[in-house]
Amino acid sequence: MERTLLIFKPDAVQRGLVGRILSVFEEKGLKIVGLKMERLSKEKLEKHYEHHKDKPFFAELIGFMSSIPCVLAVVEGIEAVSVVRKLVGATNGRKAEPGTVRGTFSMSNQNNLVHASESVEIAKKEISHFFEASEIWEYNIDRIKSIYSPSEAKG
Ligand code: 3AN
Repeated sequence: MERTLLIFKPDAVQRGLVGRILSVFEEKGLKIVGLKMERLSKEKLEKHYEHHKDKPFFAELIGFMSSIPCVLAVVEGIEAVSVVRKLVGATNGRKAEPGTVRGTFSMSNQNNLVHASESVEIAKKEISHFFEASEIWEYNIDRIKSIYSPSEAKG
């Protein structure tokens, strides 16, 4: 099982799309193991987006992401990182595939509704950057038997 980080960005909160987008991942069969709302500090965001610090859009991105509280989630499932990235779609909402979250709801390169971790390694780092260990929940879901085959569910 993998875990990945989702950040429902200020545009998702402003547009009232958090529930609808979260349900995409929930209905796919991903298990929510962490969920909270937080106004992210500029410092925390600058670290999160460190790899973009020299990009022309960096300052605007940090301003946007810190403008109002975001909703943050950790979801779990087999190959969760790549499954979630595919569901989210390409960065630019105008170019994202129809049917993906961004392809369906976003018209922007920056205001693209949701952040999703890029790789398993990055997901681990991002989860510990935004969540305390005590905010991640271990519990069983009965529907796991319907979501996966018996051998997958064991594994
Ligand atoms: P993704 O979220 O698809 O992994 P990244 O990591 O390349 O995309 O970019 C992080 C965030 O920076 C994006 N989600 C988006 O909000 C913003 N961003 C990326 N490229 C641009 C751009 N060309 N102009 C404005 N904002 C951008």
